[in-house]
Amino acid sequence: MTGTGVGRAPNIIVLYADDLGYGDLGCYGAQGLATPHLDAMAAEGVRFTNLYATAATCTPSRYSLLTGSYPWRNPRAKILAGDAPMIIGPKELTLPRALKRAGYPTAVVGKWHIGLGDGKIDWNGEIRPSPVDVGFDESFIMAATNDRVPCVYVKDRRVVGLDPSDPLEVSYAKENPFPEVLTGRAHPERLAMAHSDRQHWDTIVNGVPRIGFSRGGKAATWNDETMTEEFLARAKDFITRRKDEPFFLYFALHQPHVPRLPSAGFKGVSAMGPRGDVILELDWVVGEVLAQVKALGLAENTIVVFSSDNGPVLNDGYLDQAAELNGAHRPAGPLRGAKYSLFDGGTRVPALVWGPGRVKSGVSDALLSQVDFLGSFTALAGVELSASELADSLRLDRALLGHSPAGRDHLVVEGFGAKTVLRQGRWVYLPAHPGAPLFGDKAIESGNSSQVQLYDLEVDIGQLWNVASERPEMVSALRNRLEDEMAKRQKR
Ligand code: NG6
Ligand code: CA
Repeated sequence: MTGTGVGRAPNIIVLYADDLGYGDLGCYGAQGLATPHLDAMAAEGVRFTNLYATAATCTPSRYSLLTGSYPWRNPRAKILAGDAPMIIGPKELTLPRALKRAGYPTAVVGKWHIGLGDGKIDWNGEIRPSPVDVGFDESFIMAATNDRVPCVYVKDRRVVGLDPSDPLEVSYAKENPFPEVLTGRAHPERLAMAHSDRQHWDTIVNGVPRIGFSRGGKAATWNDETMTEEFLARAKDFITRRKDEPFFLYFALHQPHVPRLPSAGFKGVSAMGPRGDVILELDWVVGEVLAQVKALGLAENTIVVFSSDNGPVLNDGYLDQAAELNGAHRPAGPLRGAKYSLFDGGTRVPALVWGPGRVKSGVSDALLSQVDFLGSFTALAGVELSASELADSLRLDRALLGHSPAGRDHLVVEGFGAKTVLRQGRWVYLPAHPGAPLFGDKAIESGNSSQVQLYDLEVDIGQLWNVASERPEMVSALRNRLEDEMAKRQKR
């Protein structure tokens, strides 16, 4: 085995937050939110200022992280219902599949949201395909998001803790097909947390109205307030069991996505209400993982990556005071836009790489995409990949470990609805994407415009001055570049 650095190929741990913004951590300038563990990780490792998720929403970003393909090449890579089929193809190369060629044991813990099954899922039987069919040896997940049914854990191919006499059924029909099941829509008086829109008002689970309908499976229902410890225990257990060989752990945290229900120790600890509380909880989880790695003597042999799947959002379906208690905090930092947006706030995310002995610590401005994780981590593991297997992924392990300032020349990101944007060097080019200037009923700028937009991030990180009309030659160069990228055939 080769691998960058010395000796054996490294363990690789990816910690992936859900809806954490570019400005949400102390090390990225957050005021009023203390994130000591992530700040220490940044100080000891590399902190990236130009690393992008491939999308401003969850499913597409996660798909790219695991496959090395841009999400807009796969028409199924959009925000999925809780019973949607798996969108990774049966033969599609994935990061865990590729690492297995170098003998890595692989595990996923946490939020999945890339689909399960092949059309009709029997939640009481074996779920196929599940993560264990796309490269993971072990899997302990929630199917989709914490605001969506089913609210159960799935281990490998089965729902955990199911009582066979109380089968679980899930439906994403328009109307509630289960007459005995209480919904937030019909029974607002039963709610411990109120919804703020008409999607988050279906089946009530633990006092919280979710998206979608479910009945049965009572014994298997998760407790939102112990989810953090459940996932953390599984992650630690995998690391401990596999400590003697190079392993890959994809730990997809559920914070700070809605509904924000911190564990007992984190309730009310921030001054920003539940959103602040769960960010502090997330910071603590990261500290626990790093402590475990160190305690097992694995620090020299482990690369830990921390990032987020898309930009931040305050109100995303529940009245949890996120906006009211936010104060002067800027979840996206200096960036314009947020989750769902075509502007940088949608996709430029916090990103830290830690690995004493292998990483050169500091701040890196290298332009990188999470689509490069496939190429870069397999390079570290000494796995050769063909051009078609690499898909859109580049082998930028030297940049990711802080040894080189050279990242990508350009990358493509997508906002809601797979609308694409090109970043090249200091420039961002947004083609005309007609549509409403605000996303849904939210105070989030979508980036939609009937006009072409061009921003020079070097002097205008907040994307306030559209210079498209002053730089027509730049607009046409970037338009051609984006069209070329999008015209590339998916070879797999
Ligand atoms: C949206 C939901 C939002 C969130 C998002 C997925 C509505 C109106 N909004 O459709 O609350 O669940 O999907 O978030 O239903 S993500 O981070 O997984 O992409
Ligand atoms: Ca997300």
